[in-house]
Amino acid sequence: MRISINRIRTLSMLAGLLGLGSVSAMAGTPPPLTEQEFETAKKIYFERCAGCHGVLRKGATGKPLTPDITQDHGNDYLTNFITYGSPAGMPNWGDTLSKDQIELLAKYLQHPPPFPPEFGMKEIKATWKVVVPPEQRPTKKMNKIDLDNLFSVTLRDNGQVALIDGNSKQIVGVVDTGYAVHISRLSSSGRYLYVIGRDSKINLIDLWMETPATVAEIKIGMEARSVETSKYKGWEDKLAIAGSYWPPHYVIMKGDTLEPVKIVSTRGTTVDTQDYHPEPRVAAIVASHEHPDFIVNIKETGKVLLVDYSDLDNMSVTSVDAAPFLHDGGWDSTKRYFLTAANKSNKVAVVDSKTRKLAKLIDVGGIPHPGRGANFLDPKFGPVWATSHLGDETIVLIGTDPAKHPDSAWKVVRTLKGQGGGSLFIKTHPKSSNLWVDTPLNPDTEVSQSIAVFDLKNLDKPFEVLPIAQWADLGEGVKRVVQPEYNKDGSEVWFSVWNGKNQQSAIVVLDDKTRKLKTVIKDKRLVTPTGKFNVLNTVHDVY
Ligand code: DHE
Repeated sequence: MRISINRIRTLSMLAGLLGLGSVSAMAGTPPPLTEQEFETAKKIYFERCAGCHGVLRKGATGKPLTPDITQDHGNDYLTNFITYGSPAGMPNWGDTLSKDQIELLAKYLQHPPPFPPEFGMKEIKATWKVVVPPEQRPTKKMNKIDLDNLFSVTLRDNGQVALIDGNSKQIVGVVDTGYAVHISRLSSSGRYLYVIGRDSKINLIDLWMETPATVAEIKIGMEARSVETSKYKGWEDKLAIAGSYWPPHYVIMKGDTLEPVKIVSTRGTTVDTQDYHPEPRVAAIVASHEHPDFIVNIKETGKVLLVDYSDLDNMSVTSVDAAPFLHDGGWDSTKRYFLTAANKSNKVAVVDSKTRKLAKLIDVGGIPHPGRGANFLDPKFGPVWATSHLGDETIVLIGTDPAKHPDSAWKVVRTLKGQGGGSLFIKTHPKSSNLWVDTPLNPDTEVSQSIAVFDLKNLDKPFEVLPIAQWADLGEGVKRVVQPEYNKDGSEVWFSVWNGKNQQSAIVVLDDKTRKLKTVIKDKRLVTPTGKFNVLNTVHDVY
């Protein structure tokens, strides 16, 4: 059935009146759009903008875009802002979208946001498929791939992952996955690879098969970003969890079939004003090593949930008040403390997974965005975890050892200056003395196409800049250099050179010790590579 725009708008007004928040203030008259234009713009918004600004446009990593605000800005302002972006982290969409698409989007943003439908157990179950049941799967590894050194590489705009052998640098398989595929995670044993798309589709890939392939799939909502698996002793490979942006909920599944077992809504009140929020999206999820817990970031409410999965019928959830808007994060080197960015509060929250309590909320720079962060030994302050920022050029080092370095623990002990804002990921390896900091969203192409590397043995030394995109030698395109990832023994570091869908992209591999180019992986199947997940490092949370 086709729902008319008027009906969508009536529904969304109704939702607003019911306190569901689709219309945050009385809107005036938006610029006219045909039904077709509205649908086209809605699709562009969903694909490109909803991740940062929210389905209901209430704002999170990006600013709120409700009609009371957007109508004041008007067409010209919105068109310019979308086209050129801002150094504070808004990408310059003029590089990706056409002029017509941007103008359409600017008009659409002045209309009340449509309220998407729910997606419950009935809809989820209807998407669930076991392609190869567990009893028909291999009982031992059937291929000769060095699985520890396999990389699952996101091919974002193709909705696929490439499986690349870290030794030969050959693509050993390309698997179709969800739309605008986002991250890969591994089961505790390293056998199963879980890939989630922005459309909430999860592919469960069995790496033991002769040719690794999807053995089960499911869609747990309409928009999602995170997936994780149980890692506590006795629970290895047993359960999986995925969190969705819409509807705002998390779903616990059986690890080997993805059969959905439990859905939990995340709607509720925020930690600061304690107002009801209709769209608290699920951001990063990590699996605890201290208890049978999934640790789940709820973005808009600013709460970190420790979901005990040992008894799903009598499930206990510890809710830790942190700060909005929670996004990504990772473990300290002991894997007891989870450090996570509350990116619009400019804070990092530290959750003690053992006591299930907040250890500290720490003020950092503008919009921290660590990925999973980087752990290393500061020559003066001992073990630290570091994050870079979307909103400024700093990299902050936070002391993580309350037992032996109590004076430094949970404090910013050092602030380094990198190339600029627009950083998304930072990486090192226990065997490395390099700290790699990307800046793919910096508006200056020289900065977005290169990488900064710091010497961990001498943090006062200026960083070196390596022109990764230039080394890839790809010709035309935006060529953003994104997400450093190590191979299994920490001797190589891999970077994606992320170009447009119809342009050539590549993966650049450096020798970590010498910082010299080792090889460039080019292949016509490598369309828009972004995240890369080395099996061994992902299983053991090495970063
Ligand atoms: Fe991501 C991780 C959300 C845009 C590449 N991204 C994450 C996580 C979240 C998230 C919640 C943590 C997952 C976890 O650990 O369980 N990402 C979002 C967004 O909401 C956002 C800002 C906008 C959107 O519309 O999706 C967004 N992300 C991007 C990109 O544009 C990136 C750069 C390219 C791409 O592939 O889409 C991108 N995000 C990544 C990567 C990770 C990630 C590579 C995992 C990093 C890691 O090392 O674990």
